[in-house]
Amino acid sequence: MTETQDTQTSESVEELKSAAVAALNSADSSEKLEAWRVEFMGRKGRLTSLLRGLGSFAIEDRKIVGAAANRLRGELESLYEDRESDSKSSQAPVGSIDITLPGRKPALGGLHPSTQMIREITQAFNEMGFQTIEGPEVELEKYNFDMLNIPADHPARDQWDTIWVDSDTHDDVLLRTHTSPMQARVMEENDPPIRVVVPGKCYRYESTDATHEWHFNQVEGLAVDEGITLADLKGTLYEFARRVFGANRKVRFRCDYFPFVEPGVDMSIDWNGGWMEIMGAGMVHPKVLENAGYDSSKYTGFAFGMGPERISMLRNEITDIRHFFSNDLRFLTQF
Ligand code: YSA
Repeated sequence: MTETQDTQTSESVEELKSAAVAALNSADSSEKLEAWRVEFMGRKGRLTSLLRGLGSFAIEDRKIVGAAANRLRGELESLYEDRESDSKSSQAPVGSIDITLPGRKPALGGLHPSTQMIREITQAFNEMGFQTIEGPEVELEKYNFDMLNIPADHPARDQWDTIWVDSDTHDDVLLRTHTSPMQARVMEENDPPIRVVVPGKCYRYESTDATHEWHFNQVEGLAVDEGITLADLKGTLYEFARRVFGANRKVRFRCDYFPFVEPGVDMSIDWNGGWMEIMGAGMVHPKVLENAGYDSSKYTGFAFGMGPERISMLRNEITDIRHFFSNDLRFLTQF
């Protein structure tokens, strides 16, 4: 290589290098990076032109300049790739996830323990052929009491301490004291055969203690058809208890009084050496069937109303029903 040619070509590669590095450093957007790539590395770019021009060099000069130009190409390609990946990671929108932060478990909500219990209870009955329906929490006196064979002067009304709703136009509106009014509503609207369960909130004007809340849930059950007997009621409720409490838990049936059944029973489960009552039940009273327009000489039925919070207490060893509605996360997050 002549001394002049050597100096010229070496300078050309060096000049190209400093021009390319300076331009790359100032390319501060993806558009500018692409323009840089086209200008220096593209098919008609400056480096390619330099390499193409090698043919005019003497053979020994061509080797030296060619090697320098190819080295430069490698360096520029690697610089370009680094800049391109930096540019991609800095394009994440403001406020997006910072993937460099350590992962944190998202706070997930869950179903309230009463809801979980209600779903388990209704599912047990669904599997036995009962359909789930719901009804109003603000109810008429007629459905809560009268149609259930509890007239205005009946002492049994005291059993359900009632929260009445103030109204300028009505004096017969209340917060339902039990889910039993749905028996009357279902029978009013449907002909037998009927098999339903009705979960929902109830309200009573009563003081609270470990097993009593002033608002709580019940799950009502009603089956009406020809030929239904007390044996069907007991069989259904034993099967329910087996599904929810297991085969070995002790169950107690006792006679009980409700104006809308004849005969009436209550069902309790063994609890801390004693018994906890979980439901009232019985054979639907003929008057209740007749109030709904049914022929009581043709149809019979059984009904029950149970407290899911009390059932959850038995299942989960909860000692006080007031935990359910005190909104304490230390309690709620255990479910
Ligand atoms: C009876 C006969 C039928 O053919 C149909 C339904 C019934 C049940 C009736 N309607 C009733 O309300 N009976 S009850 O007052 O004894 O309540 C039934 C269940 O609701 C109780 O066994 C209990 O599990 C729950 N319960 C009642 N008062 C409660 C309560 N749970 C929490 N707090 C209260 N204050």
